[in-house]
Amino acid sequence: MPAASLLPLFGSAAGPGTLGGPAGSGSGGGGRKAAGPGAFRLTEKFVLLLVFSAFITLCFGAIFFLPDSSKLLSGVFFHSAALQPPPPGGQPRAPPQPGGGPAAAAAAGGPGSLERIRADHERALREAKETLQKLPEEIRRDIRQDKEKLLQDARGRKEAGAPGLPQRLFRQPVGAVGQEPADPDVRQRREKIKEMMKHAWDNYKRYAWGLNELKPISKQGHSSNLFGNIQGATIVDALDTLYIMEMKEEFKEAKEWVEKNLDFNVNAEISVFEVNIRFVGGLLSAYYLSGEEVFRKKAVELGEKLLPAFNTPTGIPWALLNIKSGIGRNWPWASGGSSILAEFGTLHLEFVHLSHLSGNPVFAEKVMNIRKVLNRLDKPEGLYPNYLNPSSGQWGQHHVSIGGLGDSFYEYLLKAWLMSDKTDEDGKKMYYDAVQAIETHLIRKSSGGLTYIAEWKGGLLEHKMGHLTCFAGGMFALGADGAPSDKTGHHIELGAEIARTCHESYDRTRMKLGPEAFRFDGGVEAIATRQNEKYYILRPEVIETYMYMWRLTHDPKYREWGWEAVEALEKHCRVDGGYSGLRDVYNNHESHDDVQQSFFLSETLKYLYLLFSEDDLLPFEHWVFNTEAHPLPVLHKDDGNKEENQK
Ligand code: DMJ
Repeated sequence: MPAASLLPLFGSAAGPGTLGGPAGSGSGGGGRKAAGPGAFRLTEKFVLLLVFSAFITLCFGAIFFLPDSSKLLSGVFFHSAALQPPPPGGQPRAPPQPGGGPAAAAAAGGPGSLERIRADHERALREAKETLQKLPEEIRRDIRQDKEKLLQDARGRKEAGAPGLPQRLFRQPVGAVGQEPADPDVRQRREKIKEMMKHAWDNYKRYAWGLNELKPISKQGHSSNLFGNIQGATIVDALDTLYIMEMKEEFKEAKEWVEKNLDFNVNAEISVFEVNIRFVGGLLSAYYLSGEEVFRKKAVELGEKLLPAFNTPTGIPWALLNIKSGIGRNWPWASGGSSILAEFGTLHLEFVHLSHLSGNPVFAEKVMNIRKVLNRLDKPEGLYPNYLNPSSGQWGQHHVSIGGLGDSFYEYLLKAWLMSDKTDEDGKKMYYDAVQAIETHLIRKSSGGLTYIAEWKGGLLEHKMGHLTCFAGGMFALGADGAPSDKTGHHIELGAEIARTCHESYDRTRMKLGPEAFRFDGGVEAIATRQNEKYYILRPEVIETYMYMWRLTHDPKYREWGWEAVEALEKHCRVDGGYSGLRDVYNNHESHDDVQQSFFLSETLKYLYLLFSEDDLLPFEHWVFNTEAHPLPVLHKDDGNKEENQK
């Protein structure tokens, strides 16, 4: 009851004037009137007043200081609905809906509210009593448990990630960070490579931030039609390099850009292969290194956008896809409307990880189907032609290459097996059978003793080797361990010979950087003879092979060759605004092509950094590199990954 209504009641009981009039107004000067029946003397009145005010104070104290007093006030003294502001427009507020729950009913002052408040208070009292009976140690343990539960709930909310993605407890794979190199000279060289990364990144940031690539001479953005109007290729491609080089500020700004700006809801025709290896691969690696949910979410979102590319009669994907309309097509120049082996064959690693991280098997199913189609086909001399028609399921032109158009298909067979913790027997067999056919039909030795991998055109050899083909040295060495036991040494040796040939292709130029393609005919060896094959666009493949050879043999010459490349890059490719490719590596003067390729940051500089790192950084037992040098963890079977491995 409101306190104000108690005062008149008291007044009437005591008689008018007893309290309301001035003290002693009728008794004169403090004299005491004779007490009649029903009348109080002044001291009695005073005592009564004291008792009553104590009672009032107690009541108010109870109302204001008991738990949930606000609810009591609003629910008991006032009608709660009356406290709510009127809805806009003065329309009556809707009554609480059925199913609004007991809390809603109590808040609305519904019939259950008083009972609830009473029950709440009783429970609180009971709990307080129980707590008081506990030993201090028990109380401390309870507090600890409560804290842990709160932390777990918070973590659970963070890990819940993107809506639709299953919760996932992030465990950073072994080797995401490594030790400093023990040798001071090696440490210094590694620092230099980090400085190169900083120069490339800072200039991209200054002149082309948010665009795909940098034009380091004209100091502006460069866009390539490979990514349609998806933006930020350099940022996504560089994320993991920034991470392993411990460039924390830069990684943070790149992550923030991805969070706020990386957008796949664009009307864009993209290259499925390029977007997969750079964007999906870059996001996956960034997730596995840092555990940041945004990367997992974006990778899966992009993977879903790529799925319509597989809507062909055979399931062999289109090369190009409009990610808004879902309409695909092939490169107009590709033989008979074919898809390209190195493109549809270079989705496997990323798509298996997309299934692993999303819990959606569709990604792995799509790439396993590619395997099935390939396994049903006859292969000329056991070789895989570069062109396959996605409608008829027939090979196009019989052109076989371990360089452009074919290269990373072979790489992904081996790495699929390694990434599956060596359970993907199918991938393994396809790889070693293919290498056998390559050795028989494509690998040759020049009269000067250089081993090279030629190209095969309908049974005729073209004695040319592309810069891209130089990755194969590292691949052969990486696969040596799984080769039949009598062939292990041979595969390492093959890797070493390819590394030597590719080093020669660098060494025989004026600028000590290798041409796009070099030949072994017309009296030359490891030299480009055609003007349109003399350029160098900051490609990584030769350095990639040095890195694998170093890790697998620890022969110091690979570090020396890698350092020669660093010096040449600094001398001829470094400019004020970043790093540029060269039009002719045989010329006396640099003619820059004015493009800083995103793979310079994701691959060339990363492989150089790894070449001068200890083997504990991204160790091969735990990581495989996608074809854009994005590290993906091995799905170890004893970590409960058996299913993904065998899909
Ligand atoms: C990269 O994008 C990848 O390595 C791809 O497999 C081939 N070409 C470039 C680098 O040269």
